[in-house]
Amino acid sequence: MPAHDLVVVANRLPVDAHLREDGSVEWEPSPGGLVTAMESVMRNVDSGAWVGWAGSPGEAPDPFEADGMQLYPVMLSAEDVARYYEGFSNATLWPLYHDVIADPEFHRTWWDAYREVNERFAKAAAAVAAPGATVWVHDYQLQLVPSLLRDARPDLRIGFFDHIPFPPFELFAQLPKRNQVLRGLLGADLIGFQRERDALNFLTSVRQLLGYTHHQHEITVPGIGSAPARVVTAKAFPISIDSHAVGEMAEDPEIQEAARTLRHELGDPRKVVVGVDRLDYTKGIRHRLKAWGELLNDGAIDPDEVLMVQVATPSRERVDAYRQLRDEVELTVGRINGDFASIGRPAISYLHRSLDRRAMTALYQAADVVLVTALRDGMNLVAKEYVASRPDELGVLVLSEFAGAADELRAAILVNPHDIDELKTAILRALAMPEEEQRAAMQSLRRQVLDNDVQGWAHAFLGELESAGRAQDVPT
Ligand code: ADQ
Repeated sequence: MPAHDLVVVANRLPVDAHLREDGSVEWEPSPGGLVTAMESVMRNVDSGAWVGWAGSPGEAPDPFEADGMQLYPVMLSAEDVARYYEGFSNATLWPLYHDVIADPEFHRTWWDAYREVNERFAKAAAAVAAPGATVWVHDYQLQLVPSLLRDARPDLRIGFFDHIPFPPFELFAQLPKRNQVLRGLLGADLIGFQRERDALNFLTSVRQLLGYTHHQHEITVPGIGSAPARVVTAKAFPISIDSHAVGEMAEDPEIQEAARTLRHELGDPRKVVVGVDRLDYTKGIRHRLKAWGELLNDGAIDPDEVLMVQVATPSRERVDAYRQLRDEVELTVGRINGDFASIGRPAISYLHRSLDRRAMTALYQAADVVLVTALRDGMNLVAKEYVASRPDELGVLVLSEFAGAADELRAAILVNPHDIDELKTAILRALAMPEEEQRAAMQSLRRQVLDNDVQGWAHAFLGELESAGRAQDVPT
């Protein structure tokens, strides 16, 4: 039986399947921030593993190795994908945890699937963790895993990190099965959140709904039967990016040349304003387009001089709210271009696709202004990537105060994206900002992002996990 000292459990494995010409499957790493963070941590453990779904429904592939990590695929049937993933995770929890920007939908069959899939993940993790190992569970799809895992393997040290916001008590209280979710999470020794506010929301829900007391960030979970009382810590660990790698890419002359070429291909506008998001209703793309359309309409922006580029990654396309959003965004972009573009020169250049990391860095360098107008966002890594991509210390970040990143990136132009007038003013201010002022703000933003990278985040979480949850410390 395999035995790993550190096991990461996440909905997705850090690889994507690519079909070779002969029909066989090849796995390619999909290096997101989490993978990068784990690489530096895995270097310090004898053996690391990752448990997750390989991305397509049906039978799971056999375990395999990638980048010095053993990967253990978990099976999801087409029905699991519909109920656990698209249903309970993305049509119930996601909108509820993001301030009900879209209406959460709830079906008991979705909850049943969520529980069953969480059991499957917990079982898979329990089977590969060495005695006394550390298991780090990620995100809202797997909130029941910590307690299921603790029941099966009380010897483990269990951490959980929530990548999305944790809602205020008044909203969380709407969730059917809310107490099961809280108890699921409380199986962990350490629960990490993006913002201090998320941790406080969680502590309030635990107090109000379960009646458990807490002292600052430490919750006392009463023992059941012969099991002793436990201490669970809930606090903020703001996630970041691989700032060094992004910074290095940004210094690459080829990328700098690509940024210049890009501006030229865009018609050498005086200013380029960029938005980069997953096509998600939480990202405030509609608000951004509304503000942009009004600025053009008011004559405050000249479409011959200023161009907006919106790159939207396709996302969750089988969930209704996402289909609707795509239609609305594309209708609005079409209208704005119909009214303000000239032949061969759009007012908004819109791409519905993903760009690779190098193309993204070039785009950030070509951007005079980046708009992050999320209505609610756990952190928002685009804001941090933009800053890390600007060693020239130029460019302006307009950042929603509803993104977790706003807690750290105070030198951005902070906005309430619900206030379209305020958003318009912020965009105009960003476009008019003198270089000296841009530099002062960008220096401060860069210090924050370069000093606090994703490796630091992972080490801080795992460091705290090492000393968390010692049952003997709890007075009985
Ligand atoms: P997301 O909601 O996916 O993540 P975000 O933090 O912005 O949001 O991360 C998106 C990532 O995808 C970034 O690295 C970005 O560069 C990339 N990306 C977006 N559009 C792209 C495109 N068109 N082409 C290529 N890449 C693109 C969730 C939470 C966030 C939290 C992260 C990490 O919702 O709040 O910051 O997890 O915890």
